[in-house]
Order: sequence, then structure tokens, then C-alpha cells
Amino acid sequence: MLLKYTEMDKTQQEMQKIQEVIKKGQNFLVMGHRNVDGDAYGSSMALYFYLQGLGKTVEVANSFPITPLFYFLGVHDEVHTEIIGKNFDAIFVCDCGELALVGKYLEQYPDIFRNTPIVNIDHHNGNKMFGTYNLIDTEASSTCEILSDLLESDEKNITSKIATLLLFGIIRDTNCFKNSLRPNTFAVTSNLLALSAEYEKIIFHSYKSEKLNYLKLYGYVLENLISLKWDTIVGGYVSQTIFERYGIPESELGPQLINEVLSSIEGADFAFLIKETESGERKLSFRARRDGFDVSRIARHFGGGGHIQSAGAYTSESVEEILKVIEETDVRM
Ligand SMILES: [Mn+2]
Repeated sequence: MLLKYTEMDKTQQEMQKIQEVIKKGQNFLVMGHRNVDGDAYGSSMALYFYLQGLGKTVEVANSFPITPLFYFLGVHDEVHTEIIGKNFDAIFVCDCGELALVGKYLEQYPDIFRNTPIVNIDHHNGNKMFGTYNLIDTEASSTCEILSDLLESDEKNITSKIATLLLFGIIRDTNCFKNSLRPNTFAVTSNLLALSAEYEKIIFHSYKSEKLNYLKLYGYVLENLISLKWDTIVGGYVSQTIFERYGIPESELGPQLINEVLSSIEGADFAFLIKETESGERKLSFRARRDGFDVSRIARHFGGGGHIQSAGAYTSESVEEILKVIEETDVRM
């Protein structure tokens, strides 16, 4: 890892402590953030199978149903929506900047969270360090990159399935090696490929399998493009009526529309997407097209967060109000 010595010491100490937790414990709970994305999914499932492979009792829980976009990995049946066990030696919380992001479980099972050591593995800016152990690297491309470093010393227990899940998270969070890269991202990737990660399968299902009705919805968004500040800000709004027109549930629309389509428009500084959820909330995503723009500032205005280049939030504000905030927030760094 290419960190300064002091940081490196701190990170390695934390890694050793977490390896101790794994060695000594027998019962574990693994979680990612609600509305799980590729990195949260890849990291929590990889850790789940790794711990299982060591002969531990492990449970993986997510408060949202897993999107069909992830079914090709063939592991979604393992995920519980409720927590079944009662006594855990540790809870691993992956890809969450704050504990609240695990969703309903905090209120549902307060005792579990109060009495169990938490291992927080994450790469989000402004991570709240809520864990008993915090393995945080905001320079990392993904939680899967950090987890790959953590498990590297025990390579013999990284199966092809685990390597594929880790690579899946890296590919999804870097948008197929386009963003948030550093030399270590490629070093880790090289290692995962050597451990038989199924690269082609991930690419085929993530980037070469777009359904026609989804492409038509992208067409609608482009036809009705919202452009602000002389086309330096571009984006779209998709209401429930439009989702229904194209036969697409909001929760199943992946990041391609904003990552591949809206963020590729020449002349724009950043792109946004506003989606109306089934419960009537508005889900916001922001992507900077190039360096020098911090879109997480807009997300934070709405109580959300993320990274400089890629951020999101939920809000009940009207579309007009949202557009006003997007236009008025100074995102230049
Ligand atoms: Mn992530």
C-alpha cells in the first residue's frame, strides 16, 4: 500500500487487530449499507464466504431485497433480510460511512449493536469512525480494495468465488476502471485475477447486458434533458409515471444512466439524476465529469454524502427546489 509511514503503521495495526478478531471469534454478522450497491454487496458477500471457509458461523443481512442485477453472481439466496442469530462475536459493517446506513436493524435489534464489537471497513470521505475497529482508507477505490488487502495474507482461503465478489466491487465502484484509481487498485486487481476472479463474467453482465426498455428510458431522459448554467450542469428527472411507462421498477435502474450516459455529455462539469421512489421520496445522484468539482457538497445539503466525484442523497423536497439547490451550490474546488 502506498501510504505514508505513520498512516501505514496505523492501518497495519488495525488490520492485525481485525485479523485477531476473526481468529478468536466463532459467530459473526456481516452487513453492507441499505439499498446495497456493487461494492457493499461484493465486500459483504466476499467476507461472508471467507469467514464461512474458515469454519465460522456467519450471517449476512441486508434490509433491502437484492437487485436482480446482482443475481448472476449466484449468491443472493444467502442474504437474510432479518437478523436470526442473537450472540455475535463481532459485526462487520462494510462500505458504510455511518452506522445508520445499515437501515432498520439499529432500531429493531438495539441490544445486538450495543453489546457487540463492530468492525468498520470503508472508504467514504467523512467516515464517522463508529466501529470498535476502523479500517478506513478514503483513497481506496472501494471497500473491496481494502478488504482484498486485509485478506491478502491468507490467500489460500480466497476461492475463485471470493475473488470474483471482490473484483465485482472494485469494477462497480470505479465504473470499470474509470474513476478513483491508484496503483494499489491495479495491484489488488492483478492479484484477484491470479486467484481466478471471473473478470469476463462481471463485464458481460454489468456492461454488455442492457435491456432494451432500459435503453429506451435513457432515450426519454436525453429527450427531456434538464440543463442548467449554460449546459455545464446536465441531468434528468424520472417520475414514477415514467418508470411505469417503461416497465422498470425504480430500485432496479442501475447506475449506467448517470455513469455512462449523462456523465459523458461534452461540456458538462457534472451530471445529476433525480428518481422518484415508490414511496414518493426523491433519490438524488451526482457525478462529476472531471476533476475540480466536489458534488458531495450538493448531496450533503440534502443530508446525504459520498465522494468528491460521486455522491447521493434522499429527500422529500420538490424537483424545483432540488434544481435550485443544484444550481446554487458552489461545487468548484
Ligand atoms: Mn463503495
